[in-house]
Amino acid sequence: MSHATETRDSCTVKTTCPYCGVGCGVSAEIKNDQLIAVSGDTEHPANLGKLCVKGAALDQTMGNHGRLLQPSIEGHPVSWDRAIEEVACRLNQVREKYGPEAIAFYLSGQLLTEDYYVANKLAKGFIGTGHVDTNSRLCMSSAVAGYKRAFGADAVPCNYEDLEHCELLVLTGSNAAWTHPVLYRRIAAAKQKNPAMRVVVIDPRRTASCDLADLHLAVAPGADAFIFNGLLAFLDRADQLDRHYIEQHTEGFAAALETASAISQAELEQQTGISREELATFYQWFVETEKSITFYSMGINQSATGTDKCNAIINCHLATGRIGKLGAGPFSITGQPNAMGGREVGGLANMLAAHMDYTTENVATVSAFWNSDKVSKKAGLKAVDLFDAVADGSIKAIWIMGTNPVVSMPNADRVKAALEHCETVIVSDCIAETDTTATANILLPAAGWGEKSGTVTNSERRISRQRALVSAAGEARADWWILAQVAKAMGFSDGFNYQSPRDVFVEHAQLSDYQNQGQRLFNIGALSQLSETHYDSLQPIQWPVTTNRPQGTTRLFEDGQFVTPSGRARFIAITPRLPAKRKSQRRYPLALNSGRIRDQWHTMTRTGRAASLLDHTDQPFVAMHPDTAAAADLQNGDLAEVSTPQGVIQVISLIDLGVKPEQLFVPIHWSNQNAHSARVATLFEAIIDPVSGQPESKFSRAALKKIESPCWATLVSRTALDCSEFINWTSAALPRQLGFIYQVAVSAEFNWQHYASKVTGATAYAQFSDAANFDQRLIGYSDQQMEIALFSHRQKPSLPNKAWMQDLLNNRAPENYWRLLSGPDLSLADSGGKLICSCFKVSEEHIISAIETGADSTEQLGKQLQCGTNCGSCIPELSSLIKQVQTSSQFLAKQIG
Ligand SMILES: Nc1nc2c(c(=O)[nH]1)N[C@H]1C(S)=C(S)[C@@H](COP(=O)(O)OP(=O)(O)OC[C@H]3O[C@@H](n4cnc5c(=O)[nH]c(N)nc54)[C@H](O)[C@@H]3O)O[C@H]1N2
Ligand SMILES: Nc1nc2c(c(=O)[nH]1)N[C@H]1C(S)=C(S)[C@@H](COP(=O)(O)OP(=O)(O)OC[C@H]3O[C@@H](n4cnc5c(=O)[nH]c(N)nc54)[C@H](O)[C@@H]3O)O[C@H]1N2
Ligand code: SF4
Ligand SMILES: [Mo]
Repeated sequence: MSHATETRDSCTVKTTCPYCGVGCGVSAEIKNDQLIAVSGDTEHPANLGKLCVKGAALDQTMGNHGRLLQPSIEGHPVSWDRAIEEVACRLNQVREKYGPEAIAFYLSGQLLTEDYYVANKLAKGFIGTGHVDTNSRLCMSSAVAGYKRAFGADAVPCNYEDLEHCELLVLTGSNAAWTHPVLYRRIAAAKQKNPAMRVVVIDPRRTASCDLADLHLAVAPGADAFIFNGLLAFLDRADQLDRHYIEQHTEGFAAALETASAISQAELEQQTGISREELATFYQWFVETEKSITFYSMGINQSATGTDKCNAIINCHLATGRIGKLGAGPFSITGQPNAMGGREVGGLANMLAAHMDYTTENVATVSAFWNSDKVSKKAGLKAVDLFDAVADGSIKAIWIMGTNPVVSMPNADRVKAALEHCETVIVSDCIAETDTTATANILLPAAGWGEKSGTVTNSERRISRQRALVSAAGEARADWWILAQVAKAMGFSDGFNYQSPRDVFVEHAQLSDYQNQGQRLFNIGALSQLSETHYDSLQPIQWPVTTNRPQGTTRLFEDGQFVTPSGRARFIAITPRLPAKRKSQRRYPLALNSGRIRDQWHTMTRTGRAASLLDHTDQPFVAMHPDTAAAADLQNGDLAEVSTPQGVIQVISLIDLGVKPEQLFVPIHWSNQNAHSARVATLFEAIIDPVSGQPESKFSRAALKKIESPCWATLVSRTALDCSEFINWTSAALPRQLGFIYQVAVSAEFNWQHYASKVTGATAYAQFSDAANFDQRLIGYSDQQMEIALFSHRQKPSLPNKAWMQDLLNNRAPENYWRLLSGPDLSLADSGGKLICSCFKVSEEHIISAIETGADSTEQLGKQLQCGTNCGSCIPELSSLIKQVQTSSQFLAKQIG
């Protein structure tokens, strides 16, 4: 199997998707230095040819527009030589004046392993600061801490094939249908093949992932540890423990069982909000099913007690010996494409390198290997504390790479202020304008996906190659290269003479094996001699990869041997705690939850560039139960203010029966670049887990209020617009970089003609207005082209649909502009509505009418409309629409009639 095939003017290169931790293989078709098309790599074991919507739209995210193309210092473009010299000089000055600990690095699970390794080596090994943390702190750190407490190592026992073999899959705190879609489809296929397989979803919300659920436990926010403690006690009462496994391979069982048994059934029901019957069903299924996997993600990790929750889960697997066996285990699913790689190089502040903690011995080992006497001797600050140290001035220089903390850190406004006041903020990013690049003193253009080369490790420990496909935009360079240049300019020449990512990788592999007598599970020593050619053609492989296991290791702990001093796995006695309700329940009566939507990735710097990925959801929203909405006098589509003691945002209300009364859900994706006020992380207090340092991002007390919006408008413009006079706005790029589309709320008096003449190059106008409805329509144009088109109305539904708006700027004949002011021809148009299937552009409206006329399964819908037949990301929504329509009163009435 080769990674590249060439024809005369085009070639296909195999690489890996840069989004989620599934780590799908991608076949990329390149022509004339451009990415023409992507498809799933049929030979990659993670996805076997499938891609989800985000992966399938990768080609749309390429191109130079919006990219950071040149280094700059204090806003002035400079050469690379100058930028490198400045970074090196500033870091050396801070080190000399204040000591190495005045320097911090804040990295990302989206860097390649090679980038991450060089950053960690420079910071911890040569500058001598332990302050190297990463956005994985907000993501995986509780899972890491849970594994380390239980197994003595940060090691994921299971693999994806186990998911196909398990007969009970417990998805807890995961909306995999949207966040790990290809894996979810794999699970769906396995369930279809094996009708005995059962799926339990534990989530306060009824999510798209509940489509597969035989049982959904709508747990009270933060109460998971109660459920799993309850399960442990139940296993004991039902005499279903694997006593042999417990005796042979574990320690600490008695104490864990004792704390788990301390809670009464009544209290269990009260704390979890789950009925006795539902709990009993789940517990009974777990008892009955040897092949059980608990699959967990952010609903577990992002909590002030996340590590305890992880261990409460692991306890149940140890107690039944369901670990290290086919189809069984506690399976933490990683979010980012290379969260695992970061963990491997030691890119968390409490790790040194290559799965080594900070001990005197390890510092000596690493010092010898790196040939440096400057290696930091103690763990550094974790993300929340690290930004606090930036705020209080003890950190003078911070280098942020591959992450957007002004959007993603809890208490995000405080992080923003801290960076604005910091003496030296260096930001390496691919994108010119982000909320974080806005705070930078020095900007370094990073090569992005498709331009850089290296490795990533997915959720099942599988290392895959990401390969360069096209030339880097402008002067962008790979992060490892930038780091190595700075290291050399700082005077650390010897350690950083890398010529290629392969040089970095083999050194990383050597370190993993160096003085490793089996006490460190992470060992890829067998890859430490790879030649350039072998590295280039490296096939996906799961670590450990050692001389004993040159083909890698699919499953860990099969022999019941762990990496604790005793070789036994540890039970941890867990006393569950609910999230602290520190603030007034009267002022903030609601529980706020946050997370992801199907088609966007994080702060949208990449997925926001693909117009098709905005067809499913194009505005930031707050989802709520109809009762919660009614209590605040809100209707679907109204503008709402969500406030917490920490901050305030304004977003669109979305009625969602899957959200329980008195709870709210807000997506994490929008930033100040594309929305008026939607950074949800500003609402969360930085309450951290004492073991892992991971902040609570799934719970805050909150209040909800309606914002009056007298008038709504939708605009398209060739150029980006000044939005400062609007009550609220969301912007997005139009397809093919035609311009921008805005959805705004304004006061009734807003003078659009005045506005348009101020902000655009229009010299002539076609206009219509009806004052009674605040109905104003305007097309502004110049000699060359239409510059702006806008429609405003008191009633939002009276505005033209987005698909029609998106196309307006393509109209070139001014004589038609008057006609266009009357809006889309409704007799012809699909009124648009939400696009459910992005691959075949099938709207909710079409799907509903197909169901009403008899399509009663997702297969039927697929046959009729094609929806769901490509990437399958929308299948959960298709089945939910089928259920919704079939239970609607009109439908039933029609059936009966
Ligand atoms: N489309 C898309 N996919 C992504 C990403 C993305 O940005 N967009 N990001 C990637 C990354 S980095 C990550 S970390 C993963 C995250 O993947 P997930 O963890 O699946 O995603 P989230 O939406 O953050 O949260 C999952 C669920 O946790 C639930 N939850 C909240 N509180 C609780 C609780 O107390 N208990 C339980 N049991 N559940 C709770 C939420 O309601 C939510 O449905 O996604 C990855 N995949
Ligand atoms: N309230 C709340 N907050 C959350 C979460 C939540 O669920 N709720 N989830 C948390 C989680 S799990 C995560 S992972 C974080 C994610 O949050 P962030 O990491 O802040 O979000 P991203 O948008 O992924 O930021 C990545 C940045 O790196 C840039 N970039 C992309 N590729 C490269 C590259 O190769 N090199 C360099 N130098 N830059 C690159 C992108 O343009 C982008 O600006 O958010 C966390 N914050
Ligand atoms: S599931 Fe989607 S986002 Fe995740 S790696 Fe695969 S294609 Fe990329
Ligand atoms: Mo994440």
